[in-house]
Amino acid sequence: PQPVRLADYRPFPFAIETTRLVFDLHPTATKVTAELAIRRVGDATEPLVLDGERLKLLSIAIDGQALGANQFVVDAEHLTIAEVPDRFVLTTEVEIDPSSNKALTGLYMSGGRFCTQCEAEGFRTITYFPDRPDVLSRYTVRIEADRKFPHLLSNGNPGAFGQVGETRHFLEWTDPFPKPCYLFALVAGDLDVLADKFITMSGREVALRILVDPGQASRAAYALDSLKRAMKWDEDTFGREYDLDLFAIVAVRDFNFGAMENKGLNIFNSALLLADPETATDLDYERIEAVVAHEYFHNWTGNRITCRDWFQLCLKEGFTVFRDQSFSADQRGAAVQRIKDVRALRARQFAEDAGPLAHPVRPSSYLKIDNFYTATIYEKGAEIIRMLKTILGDAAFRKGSDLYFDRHDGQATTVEAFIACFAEASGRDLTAFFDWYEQAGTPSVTIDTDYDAAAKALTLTLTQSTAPTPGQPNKKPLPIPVAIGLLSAEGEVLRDTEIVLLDQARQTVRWEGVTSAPVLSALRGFSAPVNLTTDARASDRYVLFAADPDLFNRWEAGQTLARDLILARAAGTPDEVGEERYADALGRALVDDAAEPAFKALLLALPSEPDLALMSDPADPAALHEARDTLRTRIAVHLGDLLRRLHGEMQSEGEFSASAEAAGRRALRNACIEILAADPRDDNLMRIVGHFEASRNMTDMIGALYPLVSIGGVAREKALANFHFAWRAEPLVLDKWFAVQGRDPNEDALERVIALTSYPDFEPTNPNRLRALVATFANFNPARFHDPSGAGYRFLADQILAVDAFNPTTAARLVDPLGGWRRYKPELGQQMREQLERIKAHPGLSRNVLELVAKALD
Ligand code: BAL
Ligand code: ZN
Repeated sequence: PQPVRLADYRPFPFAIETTRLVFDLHPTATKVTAELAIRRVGDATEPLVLDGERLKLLSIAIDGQALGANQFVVDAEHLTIAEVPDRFVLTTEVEIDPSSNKALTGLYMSGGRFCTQCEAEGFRTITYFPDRPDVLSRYTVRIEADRKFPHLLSNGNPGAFGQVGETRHFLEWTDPFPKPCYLFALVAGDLDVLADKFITMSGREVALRILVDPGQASRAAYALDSLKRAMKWDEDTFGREYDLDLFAIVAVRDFNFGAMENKGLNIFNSALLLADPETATDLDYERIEAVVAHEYFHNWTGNRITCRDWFQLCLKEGFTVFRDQSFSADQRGAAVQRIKDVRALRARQFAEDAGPLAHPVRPSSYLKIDNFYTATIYEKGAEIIRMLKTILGDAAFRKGSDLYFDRHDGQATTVEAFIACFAEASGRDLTAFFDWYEQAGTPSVTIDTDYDAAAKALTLTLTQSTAPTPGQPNKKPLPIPVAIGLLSAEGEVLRDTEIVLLDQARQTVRWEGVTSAPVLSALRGFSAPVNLTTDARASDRYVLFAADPDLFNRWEAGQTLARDLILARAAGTPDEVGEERYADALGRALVDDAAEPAFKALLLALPSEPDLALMSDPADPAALHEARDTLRTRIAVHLGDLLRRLHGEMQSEGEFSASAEAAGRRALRNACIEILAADPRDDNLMRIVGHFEASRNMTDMIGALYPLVSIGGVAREKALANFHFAWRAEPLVLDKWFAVQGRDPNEDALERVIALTSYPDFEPTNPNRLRALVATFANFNPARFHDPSGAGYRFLADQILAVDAFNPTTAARLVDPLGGWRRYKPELGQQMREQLERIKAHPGLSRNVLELVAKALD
């Protein structure tokens, strides 16, 4: 297959001024009639070429005249009409079968309901259309269905409705805003509604509706509350007001994405919408708040202003992730939020950037755009916006975003146009900054310090370099904002945070008036997505761990100390004295009354095994697992009394609260037992079992379930059986049951995971269930996935091939754990490679999986 290239972009030679769609819904044979008012805008010789796949064409007419068979050509991907007038109405009628659509793109059935997912290229499986983001059209939609599908929903505002014969009914929708077809949505089915309203800053009333499975409306309350907070926040922070009379969200169980920002009708994976204390964890609440906000924020960054082509995906995704991260920081506390965001960035994006799938935030070619909904586009895309704001300052950043919204409203535009607004608003030359979009790879930054005590001056030498990535052997220096402050050896502030803009390969900075030998606190708040190395000694890190006023760097110091100790032990050179010293320092941090419980919980979490693997060359997952567990056990023994005391103190007796403060207490309590499980002496075991049995919310229950599973034996069996019995009828909770077993660190975990795929509750056609078991195992259980026999790799390859037969988008997302094969010790890497070869040779492999496997092997 030929790749699509950014350099080949050409505007579509026709405008689709209006689009009228008529859906005659039937589960197995839905008829879609499309009336497109088309005007030529390009060269008179250009044929009309529309996208269309898996469509049965029933009729085709121009201005009401049926076309003869020799007037058009239909192949597997296109409808081509060689000669068309300059202005005309094209009417096509097609038939599709939603019930057999397990790819979950286009129109499909989930839980007996019709729903759609069109981004990126699903609309072409609904009707013939220019399925590209730069063709904006005004839509009217008529939905007709059996009355057993009572709710008929599409984008925009509802209009005429009525009965059709005895058993059917219809409803019309009009969306006044021109939109690309990837934002089209339709839902039909039996749903319960949670209703509310929002008064916008100009005083307009917007009806809010969340539609969910019958009986589930109360579980949408937190999503609704998050939505209202997000709407207000976007008005206050970016001056953005909602534009339609209705904003609706529908929850569906079978969904490839987390959620989708269709204009006025968001469709959500139910896992990211439904929550109550009994069935959802605090992490679920946090994600629901973030994703509801994210999809809502897309109304401006994505919908009102969309992407010219899919290479510009970060234009909407990077900016929108930055917006949702900023919202979450305001809702839940900036430092804790930043630590969580950076943890996710490193785990997903840094890993991607260090492997064969490394790509720029704005890539220049792809085989399947579905594969580019990556951590790089989303999370690194957000980091770029964050750096832009750091470099320009808050006021100029807001001026730039205001200009962008004014200038490009109603357009499909580019990253260049976006950056140009900030350059113009700030008067800065952002040419070099643009390289962040085009250069893949995580820069390595080093900082060396030289303190002249006599002159009371500190010289900082900063360097940067970026290792080659596929297709990019030579890298340029990038403009990197490095936030730096200084502490004294006693932990007092010597110098407040200053931004040093590192934009050369090597730069020196001299600071006068540094009154004593300083401890460097660099890259505060993780001011740029880079790997930092400094000449700091362990003693400097202990100063930061105890006293850095920048909480991100305080946490980072603890992580770096723990990481170095684990890596030393995994390499066969354990530092037992260092381990005791670390445990002591951690103990002191945990009794600091000024620190919030949520922050302490983050201090207690050791670097994850996948993160440690990324830091080792080559990675030996078994050795890393052993070494990490040893440090965990040492902390459990050394700080046992303190952890047990904290576990008791953090218990709340009152009503459940979803507040960040209450969630922080639960997080710390769970972090304590997670560590104590490494020392499963009787009183610790009884404490964890007691926690599990007494838990009245899912956060507490899951908090104890994983430690019990990790202890293994009877504790594991009993807890899993009880949990399953209690929650067997709740799909979202059952997903957690599978996920916990995916992370089971015991030696028999692989066997058990394989056995679970034959379990009646394992539904591979449901992406949530599949990911809960298979992706959790492959991504988060390295010690068992990298079984020396290679059985873990064979298992994953089998799953990828099985899923690829019906859902290529989801299958492709499972490839990643095999993709990093070069980073593992050769006896493992070789076996990973063999499975990639096996997948690649499989007949009928999708383009989605082929692209990723071929790149991984390249
Ligand atoms: N646009 C796809 C889902 C999301 O990023 O919001
Ligand atoms: Zn998004």
